[in-house]
This record gives sequence, structure tokens and C-alpha cells, in this order.
Amino acid sequence: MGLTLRLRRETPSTKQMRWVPGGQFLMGCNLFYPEERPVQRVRVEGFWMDAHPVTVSEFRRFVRATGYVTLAERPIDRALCRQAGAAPQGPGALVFLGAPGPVDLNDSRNWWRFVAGACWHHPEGSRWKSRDRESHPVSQVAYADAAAYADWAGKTLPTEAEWEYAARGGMDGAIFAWGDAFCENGHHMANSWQGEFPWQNLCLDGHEGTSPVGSYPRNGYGLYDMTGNVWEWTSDYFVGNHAGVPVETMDACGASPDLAVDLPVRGETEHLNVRRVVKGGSYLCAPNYSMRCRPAARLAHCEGVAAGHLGFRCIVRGNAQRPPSQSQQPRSLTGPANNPDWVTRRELIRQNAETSFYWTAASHLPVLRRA
Ligand SMILES: [Ca+2]
Repeated sequence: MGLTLRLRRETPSTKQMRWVPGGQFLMGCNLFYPEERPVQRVRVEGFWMDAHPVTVSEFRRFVRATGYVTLAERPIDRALCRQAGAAPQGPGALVFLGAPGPVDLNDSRNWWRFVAGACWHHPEGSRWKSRDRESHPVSQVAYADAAAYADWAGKTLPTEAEWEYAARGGMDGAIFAWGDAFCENGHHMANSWQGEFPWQNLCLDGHEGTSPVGSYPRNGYGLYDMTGNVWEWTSDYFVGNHAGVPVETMDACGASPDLAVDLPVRGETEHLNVRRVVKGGSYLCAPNYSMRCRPAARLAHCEGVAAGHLGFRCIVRGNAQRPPSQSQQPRSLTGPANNPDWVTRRELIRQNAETSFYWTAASHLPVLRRA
């Protein structure tokens, strides 16, 4: 089946979408990873955005209407596999299997596996059935799958700038989508990982894997799950940091040139070499491994690789008008120029070891350090 569907609805529905007013914002962050730098002032036009990631239920409607077959479900051409001996026996996708104890965090093969049969309706292969989580974000979708859904819905995938602007919810310059502290009033604000990755999932936020969309507070634009839960595809190619300078960074499944070698190349062979920007972090972001449940966080991910922690949401650009009923104003934080506390907090964060960051940012919680 071709990747491009021409079944677009004439008029996209903005039901279950939120109007994101256009404006300028500070894109990126200088405090964390090199791929997020340098901070730049960027302007985006207003647009509608899905209030939450596309769910399994919504993706099912698309598949039933079109007969679409995702990349993870298509037969593998063994001739196209980089290592013939490593070719799996059937279609599948990357599944997070965890580890029995501490492992080398530089080798993501210690927790990711290609599992035959894993796809959007069986994200972990035979372990789960999709009807157990119709309201969870759909995962195991490659870029082409997300683009096909968007095309069918009369929508499109956001650029990185549009996505990050929306994720900030009007809190320009804040570390998280809700402010500078990881938890607010003792509450977890997104689905991430608490404990030592990849073997100790303490589930202090109430969810071990993906969570039903809308389980955590919405941001200033009324958008749910912009960070945590699942990474989300954007339409931007990954070409380096925000200055266009190449940087070494892992993809969303870990620092993985070696992992990529083990993956089957299906369909267009360039899929493994073309990388798009993914945003928002996921339920696998842990303080000892990846501090990326933040609007500025970004990783590269190969177009053709589906994974269990990667989904998407859509936007609608154009002349759509902001509805009268949506009257919330974007919140803003007082910037460092006139707020000494802001500078102090960020300096403390910078000085802290990576493993303790999340916990020191949430001052009511104990500091967690690696043994
Ligand atoms: Ca969690």
C-alpha cells in the first residue's frame, strides 16, 4: 500500500482541538542538552491543536475507514535488512522490556527489543490487547503512519516550533509546561518515570506505562499530555542544534547507531537515515537517564522506526478563528531580568547532578541519587 492516502475530509473538525494564539516565544533551553541550544526568539502564527495525543480509539477509526496498514504491520523484505542474519521472522516494532537490574545505560539494547507482532493495536506484541487502552495515546506509529492519519483527518503534523510554543502554554521560558518545579503542590504533572531506569519503576505518578490521555493537568492552552506519556512526531527534520550545528544525540530509543543496525529496513530504505524531531518526552523519561519531559527537549528519531513510547497529535493551520468560548489568557512568568529568585533557582538546578535534578526541583520530595 502506498504511503499517501487521498481520503481527506473536506473540512477538518476542530472538535477536541484547542486554539493556540500566535505569538513570539523563547525556543530551546541552555540548561540541559546540547541539541536544545541556543535559545532563540521565534514567532509562530495561531493554529488549532489536538487537545491530546491521537488515541488508540481515534487511530482505529482511521484504519477502519481507510484500510491503512502501518509500517510495523507490513512484511519485512529480508533483502533490505542491513544484517541478513539479524532479520526478524515477521513484522513488528520496538518494545520496551525493561531490565532485571542496573545495566549499561549507553546501550539501549539492554531494554529495547524488536518484538514480532508489536504494532499500534498490540503495542507490546502479544502481552497486551489494545482494547485495554482505547483512551491511551496510539504508539508504534512511524512518521508515515502519523502523516497518513493527519492527511485523512484534514489536518497536518506540527512543526517543532509550533509544538514547543503550544507545549509552553504561554509560560515563556519556564522549564516545564507548568512552571519551574517538577511537581506542583505534591502532584505529578505528567507521566514520567520515577526511580532508577530501566529497572526500577516506582510509579509515584500512578502509571507504569502509557496513561489515558487527560490523566494529568492541562497546560495554559488547554492541552493535555504535551510532555510525558509518549513522545510526539513533528514535521521538522533533525539537522543539529537550533543553530543548525550538528550535535551528537541519541534517538528516542537511546544512543543507538548499534540498535539501528539491528533493525529491519522496510519500505523505503532511507527511512533509517532520515530523522525527524520528536518532542515532549515519555513515560520512560527518568532522572538518571533522560530529563526530557520538558517543552524544550528534543530528540531525533528515524522516520521508519515505530516504538512503544512514540505517538503524535495534529494541528490545523489557516484562517480558523479563535472561538469566543475559549477565553483563557496565556500565563507568563516573570523573567530573570527582574526576578532574582528565578536566577537563583536556575543556578541551583545547573549545579545539581543530573540524577538529582527532578527531585531537588520538587523540594518536598527526597533527593534521589544513584548508589
Ligand atoms: Ca509513570
